[in-house]
Amino acid sequence: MKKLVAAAAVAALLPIATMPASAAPAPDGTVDRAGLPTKVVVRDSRTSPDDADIASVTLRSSWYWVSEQDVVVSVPDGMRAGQHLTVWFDTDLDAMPEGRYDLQLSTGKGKNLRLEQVLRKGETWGTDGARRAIGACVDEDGDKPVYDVRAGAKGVGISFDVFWCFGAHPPGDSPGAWRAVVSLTRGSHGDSAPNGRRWSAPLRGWGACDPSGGSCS
Ligand SMILES: [Ca+2]
Ligand SMILES: [Ca+2]
Repeated sequence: MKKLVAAAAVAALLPIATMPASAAPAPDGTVDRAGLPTKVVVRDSRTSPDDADIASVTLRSSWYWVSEQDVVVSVPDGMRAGQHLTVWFDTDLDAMPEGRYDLQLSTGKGKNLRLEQVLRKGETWGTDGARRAIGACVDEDGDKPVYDVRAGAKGVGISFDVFWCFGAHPPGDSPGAWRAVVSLTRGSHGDSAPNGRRWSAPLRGWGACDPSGGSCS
């Protein structure tokens, strides 16, 4: 089973190596980061097999100076053992990923699935980059990007400081910018959002000092 999943994961990677040019962003210097939204929702078609079908992905900036970006993946037919979820991150909008997050689900104790989480930094499409110790990417409470996943849960939320983990913190007061693409596979089944493995729309790394838009001073 493990072999099958690995093969599917490799197959899922291949099309990304030929990501269409239309996914390329505006040149880095022309992006108004402060003008970007703090939330982006990618709605995906429901045509993939039920056990690997993403309905939507919601990306959220953090607020204030606590940088912890969120990726919430909606999987209406339920999380289950054998699923492999991958999120690629572009933290400078140059179309190349700075890193990726991998989550492998297997049967665990009781209703909680067993989680195997891996972060890889500095990959280019089709390579594995360098494995990043997950301990370096826990939050101040020591929580990993995904805390737990119950069998049958309608999705999964991933939270960590994407900029810090991938060594690409924007300079000075810049709010930063990022975007992502999510892949879910199980055996030979698979889905990605956005469809066709294009990048999501970009959003800010973090927003104003509070969700109502208050200033930092
Ligand atoms: Ca889908
Ligand atoms: Ca990049």
